[in-house]
Amino acid sequence: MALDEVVISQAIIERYYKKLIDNLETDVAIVGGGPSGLIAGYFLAKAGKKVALYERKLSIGGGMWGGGMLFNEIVVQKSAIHLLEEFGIRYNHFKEDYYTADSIEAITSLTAGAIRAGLTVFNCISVEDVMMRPEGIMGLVINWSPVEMAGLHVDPLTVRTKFVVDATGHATEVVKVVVKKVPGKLSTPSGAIEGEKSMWADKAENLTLDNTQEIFPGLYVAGMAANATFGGPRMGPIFGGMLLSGDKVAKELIQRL
Ligand code: 48F
Repeated sequence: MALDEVVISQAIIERYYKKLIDNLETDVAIVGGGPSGLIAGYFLAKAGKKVALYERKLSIGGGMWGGGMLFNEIVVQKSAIHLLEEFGIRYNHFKEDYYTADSIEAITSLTAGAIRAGLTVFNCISVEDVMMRPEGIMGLVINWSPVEMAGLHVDPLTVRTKFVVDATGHATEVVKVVVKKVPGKLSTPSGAIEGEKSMWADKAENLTLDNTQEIFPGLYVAGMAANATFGGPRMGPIFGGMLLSGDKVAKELIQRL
């Protein structure tokens, strides 16, 4: 049978449309497809929660692809090795507490694992705002990234969710929107974004976990966004904190849902 281009188009449109419609209301919406967002999505989906992840770029993976300075290896400390094992990611012992993994294997395995567990990923979509009510955040305002990049005046669409996770890394984009629209209301010491501090890997890795929490009703921060919001330092290409942060936010949300 000859292949029909229109059937190919029909298949893609119908399947994508179903994905979009099915995710207009979710338990959790994750913003950012880096390691923390993917791990959070994996564990939430595995627990049977309805969870969608929005990623601005065409490719999922955030800052993990490039390892350190494009040397595509990541370092993971012992306390997070069980999370690599959960996804079948191979690793090598380097010395003492330090292990390494191929960054490409890590990010592709996290992505495949999360999607197979039930996470729905929407790539090339940017979150530009939140849906807000007096009781807190109720959803996300989304648009195509190419629309955002071209600066086109195109109104967005909105999805409803019980909880949002800002896993946008250094940029803390969802938190920034909240601060702009409702100043002074974050649960940080100043009520605003404290701002990321300079490199201090040891301190940063522990703080990432402490800082993974609800920052505003309905909004959690995870991964590097948690440290940037609470004024923690950056840590560079060591990823245990990112993985553990995603696991922590998923556990907390599973309890609350
Ligand atoms: O930066 P990123 O990988 O976040 P993470 O999970 O991990 C941080 C590490 O990669 C590294 C580090 C620790 O070793 O410091 O940087 O905290 O991924 C964040 C993702 O969010 C996307 C962005 O494209 C990236 O892939 N993103 C940012 N803003 C938006 C967004 C937005 N408004 N809408 C959708 N996606």
